[in-house]
Amino acid sequence: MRKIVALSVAVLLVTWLLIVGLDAAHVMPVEASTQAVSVDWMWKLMEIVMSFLTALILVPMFYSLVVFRRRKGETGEGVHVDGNTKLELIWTAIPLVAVVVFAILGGGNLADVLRQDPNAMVVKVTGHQWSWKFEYPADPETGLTVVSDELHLPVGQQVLLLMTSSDVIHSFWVPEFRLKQDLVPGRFTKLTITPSEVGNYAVRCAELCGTSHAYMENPVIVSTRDDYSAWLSLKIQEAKVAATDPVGFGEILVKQNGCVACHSITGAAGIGPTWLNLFGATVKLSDGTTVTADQAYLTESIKEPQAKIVASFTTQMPTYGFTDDQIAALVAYIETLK
Ligand code: HEC
Ligand SMILES: [Cu+2]
Repeated sequence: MRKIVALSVAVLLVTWLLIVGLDAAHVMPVEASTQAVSVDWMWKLMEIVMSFLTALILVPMFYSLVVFRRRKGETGEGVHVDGNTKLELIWTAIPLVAVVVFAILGGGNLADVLRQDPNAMVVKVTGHQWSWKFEYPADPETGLTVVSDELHLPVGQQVLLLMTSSDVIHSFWVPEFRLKQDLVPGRFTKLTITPSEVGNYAVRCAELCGTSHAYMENPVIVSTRDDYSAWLSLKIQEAKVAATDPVGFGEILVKQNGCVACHSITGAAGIGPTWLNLFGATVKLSDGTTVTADQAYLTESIKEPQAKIVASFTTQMPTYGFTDDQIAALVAYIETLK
């Protein structure tokens, strides 16, 4: 009986140490959405149960190793023990109940996290190799839509992300929001998030999607409603400029689509050729021929990136679904880079 009491105390002590240790390790980043609160509550519960189970296995194991070790001069066999119905019933029933309870709690938790607010703001998310694109609701006055490679969200307002991919499967993951959802080409998936903490975060792709998967990370900015509105009106202003000035529009498209991740405008080397002094230059192609970088060539390079490959570069340029206007604007912008 004394041994059982000592063991139980040791198990509880180790459980407590494990919980304190895990908390001190700060395995979770800040809780930045209301959904994160539900997820973390469940996680905490799991952490307690897992710590207890770990202690329940490790403590008696080390205890037995020490207390029941073979002593000097002992040569006999150990006691032969054959089954214990009572013990087996207990260790079947308790985990069964635990699993059922967790399933019920988990179901409730999932319902909480997926609950959709009818007034949610809808943002369209497109993943492509290897960046993110966010399309905001159209401006009611001008009808212009804002597209950005940054996700800006007002705090306290639920957002419904309507997500798809233009190439392979990607996965939307902002650790501070705790939620993760795949983006699948040819269909739309949804994710609801209610940001609760102003701050700068990042969306990471959580599905291996090609050579630059590791760099598929874009900013997520949660700001006050006022700051968000200010940012949005600035973007709408930019979109108005875009509608009248092709070069400006081209520059905006370049920013929105993250072209500069591969192409420098300074002459610096990158995954793709620099755009500095590109227009009018003679470009060597991988098949040994040369071509002049005129409007037709640049247009083709953007429309069908695989048609002609620049010598000493690989076929990493993604295909975008640009309209002719957009491509003309991009080419007009590249023309100005001298
Ligand atoms: C993932 C990297 C990557 C991204 C992002 C990217 N490109 Fe490229 N791009 C390349 C590579 C690599 C080449 C050279 C191989 C080839 O010709 O396809 C290239 C070639 C080009 C060329 C021909 C350049 C030359 O020197 O002949 C143009 C024009 C171009 N890209 C435009 C764009 C535009 C516009 C965007 C953004 C909408 C963009 N690229 C985004 C990698 C990229
Ligand atoms: Cu990806």
